[in-house]
Amino acid sequence: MTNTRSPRIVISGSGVWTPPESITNEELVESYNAYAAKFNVEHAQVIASGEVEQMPMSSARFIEKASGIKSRYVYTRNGILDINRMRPKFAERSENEISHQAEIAVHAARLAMAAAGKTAADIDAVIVSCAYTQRSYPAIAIEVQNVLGINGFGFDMLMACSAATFGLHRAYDSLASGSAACVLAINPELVTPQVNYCDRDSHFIFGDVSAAIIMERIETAAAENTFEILGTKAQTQFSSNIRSNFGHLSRATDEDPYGWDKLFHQAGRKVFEEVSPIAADHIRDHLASLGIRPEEVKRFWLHQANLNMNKMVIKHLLGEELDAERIPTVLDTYANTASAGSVIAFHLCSDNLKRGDIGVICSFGAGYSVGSLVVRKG
Ligand code: CO8
Repeated sequence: MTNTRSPRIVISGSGVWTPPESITNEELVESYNAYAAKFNVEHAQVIASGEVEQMPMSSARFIEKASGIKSRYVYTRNGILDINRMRPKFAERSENEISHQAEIAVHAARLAMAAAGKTAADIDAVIVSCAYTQRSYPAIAIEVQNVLGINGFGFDMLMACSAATFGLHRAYDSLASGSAACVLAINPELVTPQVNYCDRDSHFIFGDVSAAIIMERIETAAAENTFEILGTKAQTQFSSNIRSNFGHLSRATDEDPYGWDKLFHQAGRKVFEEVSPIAADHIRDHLASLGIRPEEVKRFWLHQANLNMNKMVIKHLLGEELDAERIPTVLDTYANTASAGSVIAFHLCSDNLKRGDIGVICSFGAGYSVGSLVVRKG
């Protein structure tokens, strides 16, 4: 099982910036239920006549059982629990100040750079890859590049929940082709502004975070902990089952730019049932292409959308129950952080692997999309 792809490329550092504020299921449910009760009283007549549906109550017990989520970190609690607002309130910043998203990207970047023992002078490419960027241009990556003092190039890319792995694939390709010598790939996920806190089915799913990885050629890596990339694999298949129609066309189509369909919405059960086998087959095929059996893999850093979904992926793949050490979960405290989940799991749960151990980083979600990297501890 050797890497026939040349040159040899490694992940040499990772970092996770966790927002200082968090919201528990109980807090979120209390505010949603108060909002729903108020709505039902205020709309009692139209609800009674059948014109409007009564808002159902949410439950902290349901959320934990259905998703594995107990709490989530948020960029700010401000506004989210206010039943007269039901969305976060960020302070507006001028064009002369660092943008919110670039700031959290820089926090994670600095942690990853320190772990890899790199300074700005060592890095020549910055990829910001996530579910949303707070503006179209200039790219958040170029702002990050400027703040950190990095020469070379930077670009943004969007790929929903698979943004981290797809971003790492682009990092790998840049290193393999020689267009970069050391890449900083960041997933600054500011997703709470896109959560519909008035929707019982999805108000609990997401949290904010920022994660970063340094990737470089093996010759330049000086970090103690490195993971060689043995292979990358990506797959997409169109589906509208996870969707947000937020975009610049709203102004021209005269739609409400903040309507429910402009926020995150999904057919969660369908996603669960359709994506789990796709992800399991994807991982099996990727490993097979490298001559590795799933049983040989010491760690699976899976996308963190739903604990039951990860159990299903592992059941399809290994025919086994989920082993908490081998398949780490960070959902309980971080919730779904869009693309960053598998990188958080990798960052927090890779230290105790031994030299030569094989691991798989895999994300899956909207698109549909699945991305994976098979790595070997150096
Ligand atoms: N409290 C109480 N009951 C509830 C609640 C609630 N909060 N929510 C739903 N219910 C009810 C339902 O209405 C349903 O009632 P009934 O049986 O009467 O119809 C019952 O509970 C069961 O509902 P479900 O069958 O929908 O419950 P599930 O067990 O399927 O759990 C989940 C729902 C948790 C949503 C689950 O389906 C899931 O996680 N699916 C996978 C989804 C997934 O992975 N999505 C990926 C999305 S992330 C992504 O790709 C990135 C997008 C970009 C980021 C966006 C950031 C904003």
